[in-house]
Amino acid sequence: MSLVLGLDSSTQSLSAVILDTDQGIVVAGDSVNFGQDLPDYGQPHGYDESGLRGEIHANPLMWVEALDLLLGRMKGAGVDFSKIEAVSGSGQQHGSVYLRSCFDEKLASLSASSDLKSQLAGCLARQSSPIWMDSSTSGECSEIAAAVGGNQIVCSKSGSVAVARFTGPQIRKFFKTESDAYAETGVIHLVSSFFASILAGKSVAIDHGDGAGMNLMNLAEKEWDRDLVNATADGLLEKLPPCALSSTKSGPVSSYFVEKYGFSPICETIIWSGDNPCSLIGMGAASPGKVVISLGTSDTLFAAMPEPRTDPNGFGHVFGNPAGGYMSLICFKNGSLAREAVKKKFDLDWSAFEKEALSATPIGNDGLMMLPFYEPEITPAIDTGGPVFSKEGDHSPEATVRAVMEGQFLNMRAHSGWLGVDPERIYITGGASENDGIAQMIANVFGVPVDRLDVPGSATIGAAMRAAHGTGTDLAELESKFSQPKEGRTIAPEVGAKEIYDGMIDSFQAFIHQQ
Ligand code: ADP
Ligand code: XUL
Repeated sequence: MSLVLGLDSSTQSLSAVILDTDQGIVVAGDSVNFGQDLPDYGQPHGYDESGLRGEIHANPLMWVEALDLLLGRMKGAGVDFSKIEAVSGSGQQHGSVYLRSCFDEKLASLSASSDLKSQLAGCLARQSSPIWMDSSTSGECSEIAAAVGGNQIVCSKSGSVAVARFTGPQIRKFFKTESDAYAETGVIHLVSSFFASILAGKSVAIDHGDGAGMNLMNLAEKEWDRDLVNATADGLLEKLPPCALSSTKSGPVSSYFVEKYGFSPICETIIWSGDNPCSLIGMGAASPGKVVISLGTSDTLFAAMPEPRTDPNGFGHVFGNPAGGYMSLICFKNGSLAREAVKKKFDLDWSAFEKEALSATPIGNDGLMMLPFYEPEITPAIDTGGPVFSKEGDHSPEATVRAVMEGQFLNMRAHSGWLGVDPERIYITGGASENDGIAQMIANVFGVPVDRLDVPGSATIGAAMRAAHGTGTDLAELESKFSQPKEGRTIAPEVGAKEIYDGMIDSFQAFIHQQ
């Protein structure tokens, strides 16, 4: 038996899965929901909802407390951590944690008789962490782009134009607005490398997958880009951990976890990656050929790439593929955020959302289109101040549900053409992928069958697979065991649907451009 642990710190929860890689089975799993399980932080969806001007931060101590809560809960339920051979993880991308120089020392001397939160609180140079939903740094993006000679150069160096939620512009804002706290910062971690450091008991590297989401890493050299770093903030290079291959081992797990939760002192830690790169692995899409849509808080569309190709509109991104090479990623912020807003408005449950609404309305919604941008959207970069309909009036709950979904997936189709990939199948994952209505909508809009994986939580599974891969297990063997489509759950496109959407795509694009 060969057991590995994968952890996943996403926007709303921290999850764990244990895989038996010999038998190809999931042995255990659990999840802590930040809002429900840690209500004292007042962040019901995993972030502070009172931020102004697009600022969205989360409390890093909530993440840290969640780790103790999750492992304690699993141990209490009988999980024997002493058998785990390796651990790795996945983090929501772009979010950053600002730590004093004492962080490394503190990690090396954590006491198992106390908890992580009380011991690490004093290490924070900034009490909150900007996360991927933050859209408050457009000024900083322009400044960084201007300093290096334009956004084309930022894009060719880092794989993306300067992007508000990316870590570099966020660091620049902190440097400008809280210069004293910036000066006190010894190291800046991503959510992924922060957790990886806690597990390893020392500050560890940022992997090429998540590092590419910072506007700071040179994609070709896979090192920090001096021009981008210098354009971002003074003295930044000394505050960044090194960049490293995603399969890098970071030594045995910290004694804190050995003493408190019974991990083996020789359990190996592998550095973490971002949630989208981990999902690419979990979905069995590490080699080019599969297109994956992840339906989480945001929706993302990604695929492995043999060579980096960039989005001419500047909305899409290129990241490092944890298995080597590159991956594309397009993020649609108004994913579950928009679906939940409609569900809440009409007081629906998910099954009403999926069944009644779609069966009561025709494909194409009698010409009613919607731009489902409840929050400022990332792809395309537009702030419509809320959803916009193509026709005025009070729309029924059924027509609104269809409109939000058709709007989301027409928008996805319209903005993924630059990948130059004509998918033959689409693989879906994430919280909303269980919803058959949403799966059917994707099959219809793209005109191809849609599959789901046999195991839930592709980022968490991908993190566990990376732990096994980092300690020598062949990735293709892991994929054959854990990344197989669920039998009998393929959703085929309805006859004639794609043709209706083919006819709508130009008017949908024109509708966006009118805003
Ligand atoms: P994240 O990783 O961003 O935290 P998840 O992948 O865990 O997100 O997905 C969480 C989201 O999934 C929730 O916001 C919820 O809106 C959505 N969700 C959960 N179940 C369903 C369902 N049956 N139908 C549609 N959406 C769902
Ligand atoms: C990707 C992005 C989100 C986050 C949170 O660029 O911003 O997908 O990784 O899931």
